[in-house]
Amino acid sequence: PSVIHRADYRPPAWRVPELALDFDLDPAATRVRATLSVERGGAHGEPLRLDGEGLTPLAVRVDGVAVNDWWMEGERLVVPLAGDAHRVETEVEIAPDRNTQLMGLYASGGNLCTQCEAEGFRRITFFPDRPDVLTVYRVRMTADARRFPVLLSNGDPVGQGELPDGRHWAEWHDPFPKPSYLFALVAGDLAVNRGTFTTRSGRVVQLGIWVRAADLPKTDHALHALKLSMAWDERVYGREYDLDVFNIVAVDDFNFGAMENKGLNIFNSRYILADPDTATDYDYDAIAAVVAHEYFHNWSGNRITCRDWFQLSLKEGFTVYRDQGFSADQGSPAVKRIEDVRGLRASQFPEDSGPLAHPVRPEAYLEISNFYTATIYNKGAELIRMMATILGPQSFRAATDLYFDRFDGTAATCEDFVACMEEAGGIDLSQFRLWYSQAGTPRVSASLEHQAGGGRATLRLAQHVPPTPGQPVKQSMVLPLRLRLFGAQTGQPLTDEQLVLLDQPSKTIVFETVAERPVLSINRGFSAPVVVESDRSPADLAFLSAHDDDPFARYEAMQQLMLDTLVAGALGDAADHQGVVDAVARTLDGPDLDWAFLAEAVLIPSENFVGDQLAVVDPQGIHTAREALRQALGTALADRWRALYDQTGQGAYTYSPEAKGKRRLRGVALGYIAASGAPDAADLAFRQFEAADNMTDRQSALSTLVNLGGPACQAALDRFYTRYAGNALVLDKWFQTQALSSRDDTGAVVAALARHPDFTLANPNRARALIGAFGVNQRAFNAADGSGYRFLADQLIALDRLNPQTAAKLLPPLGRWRRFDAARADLMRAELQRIVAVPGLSRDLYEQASKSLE
Ligand code: B3K
Ligand code: ZN
Repeated sequence: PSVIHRADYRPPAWRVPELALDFDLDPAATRVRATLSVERGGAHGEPLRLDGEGLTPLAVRVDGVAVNDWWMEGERLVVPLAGDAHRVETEVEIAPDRNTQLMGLYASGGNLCTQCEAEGFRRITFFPDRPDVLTVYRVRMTADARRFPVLLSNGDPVGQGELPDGRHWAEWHDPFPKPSYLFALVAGDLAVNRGTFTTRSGRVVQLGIWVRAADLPKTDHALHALKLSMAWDERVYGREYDLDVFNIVAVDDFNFGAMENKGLNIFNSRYILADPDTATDYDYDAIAAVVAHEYFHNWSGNRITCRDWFQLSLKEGFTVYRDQGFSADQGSPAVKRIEDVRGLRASQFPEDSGPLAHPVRPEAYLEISNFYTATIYNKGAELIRMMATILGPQSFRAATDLYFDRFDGTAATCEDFVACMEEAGGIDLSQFRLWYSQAGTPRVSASLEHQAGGGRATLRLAQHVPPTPGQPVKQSMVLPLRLRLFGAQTGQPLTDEQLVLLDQPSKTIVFETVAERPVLSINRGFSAPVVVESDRSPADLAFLSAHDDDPFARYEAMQQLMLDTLVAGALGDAADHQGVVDAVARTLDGPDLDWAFLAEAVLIPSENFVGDQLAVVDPQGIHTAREALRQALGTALADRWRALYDQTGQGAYTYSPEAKGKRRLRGVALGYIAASGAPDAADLAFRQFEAADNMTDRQSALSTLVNLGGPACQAALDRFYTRYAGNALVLDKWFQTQALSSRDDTGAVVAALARHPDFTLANPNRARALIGAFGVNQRAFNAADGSGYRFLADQLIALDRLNPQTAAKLLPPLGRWRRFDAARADLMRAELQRIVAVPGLSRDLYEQASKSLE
């Protein structure tokens, strides 16, 4: 397979200002006729090269005349053209119902739909399938009227009609030039939840959420979130919607979350469908966030798109930053920030320190689908956040206005975005650009010294960026660190908050007249995506967890205190739990009672995160240490957990930040009651499971029971399964909860579930629920006998034959072998080698597995 390099970028040889597509839709055999108006891009003698994948040209016409001087270069169709502007027509036939990759035109639940990003359009028709070819689309679809009564595409509907033989047609026109990856069509038997939104300049937009009829009652939350998003983008970024219709379609078989096709977003149904009985509060939040994310792409992605796929973070990092801001504004900004940082640490930090580490703007790839990563998305969002922090809110808004204004209608680069930040902010971001080119999570060491007599405090900061594949030596980055000092005796702030830009290997900051011993609060709000190593004592961390005025910093201090305790325990040192117990007690007894914040603050770090701190991950040692701390907290604070559990019990279900916070804390309290070994824990959980009038409470009870095991666990699993038989999204939870279990027999349970009649690799949600969840269950997956590794490899090899993209996404746990002891490392490498050796392996899985071996 050949490597694509960023440095090789060349503008397209031919432009395609207009495209007419004519689909004769049928699941087994769909005819696609494409008419491209092409224009030579500058003076050159190149023929027209059109990407294709699995396509055979049935006819090629130039300016209305059939030609046969075309040829194939691999999968590409090459057509020699004499003049500078021509009309080129091609015809192909495709089979949506045999498309198990779910890229291009495919069938899901009896309907037809498309997924084109990044390179799926070439599986539909021959076309220059690259994001810098911007085209106005006209789409005509013909289909059986009974099977496919609804025919949707991008833009605005321009006509429809009946045909003989029970067929009908519809035509859509999208006036905005767009890249091929934003093309979409849907043909199906769908019901719609309609709404309207009036933009600030008075345009009335028809909104529609399209689902199968039975799911219609579960679409109100998504529709509401869409309206909130449209208003938010006007208010916060000055961005208005630009078409007369905006449609969203939910499908069950989808490779990721959702897709921002112009005017016709297509969603994984798990990010649309919600009612209290089937969706958790977490699901509700995720739905609003993804609806917002895809909607925001209309400007950051569609109106301004990417010049090439190396610029992917231009649209993804910025759009994640925007959706994070939206979600923060819907509830608690502090809790949202805590969640986002936890996610970054769980997915991006390990990526950045492992074999698949890559910069936010990569230099090379084999398969672009492998670069839809936490680094491109979430670290990319942190880069935007740092620039926003450095510029301040007003300059940042001026900079985004400039960016939207200057690059509207174009395919832009990350460099274009940064240049707008510089221009509007009046600053120099030369060194900051290293964030785009250097991989790896910077580490910052911070030590604070106080000369009691003179009242002077000296803060020494130093940075180090670890080596990553292909980048052995790193330059110093620009790290914006928000920091503040607090007095250890009085608990009062000793300084204002300041923003320190650490842009040298090290830096010393002197604070004069510091009367009492200061305690350092640093990287407040997680202002830079770095690891901070400080010499703060457990007492100082406990102090900050109680007194810091930045809620994120309070959370962070508690996490660090817990983490230090867990690491000590995992290393076999006599673990002193008392410091954590006291700090948690103080937090629970504290005056500021935001339920959701409390729930976050008292939750101990995951086994994976503890593992990330160790030179060699000891899965069993970590598990034992973590269970011991959970038990200590559960036992020592038993009365408080009981009291909280009762206090957070509620009457009938309501959906509000307050009610959600209570449910979250109740789940945490139940977990600690179970961890304490209380004899009635299983009864309590089972009662909650039975009495619950919402999925959040039912799910938290089920998780607790699954970890406890025993007859109540089995009863709950059976009842859950029976109650939700036929509801695929809820059955995913049934599989996932068991795959995440902390019990000793989880490996065997998961292997058995893979043979369950409801398990299938053909549905990505189901595959992720079992295989994906198992891969992040650190102890079960890393069973010393290698059974977890073998199981994952077997599943990935099978999945690769159906759906390479989804298989490749699930591989990374096997690539963590450097983090483990020699015996486990050998077992993991053996599985990676077995994968790489599979004949006919996809480019997707090959790239991930071979890089993981290096
Ligand atoms: N842009 C899509 C992701 C496409 C992934 C293709 N492998 C969804 C999103 O980020 O909004
Ligand atoms: Zn996106």
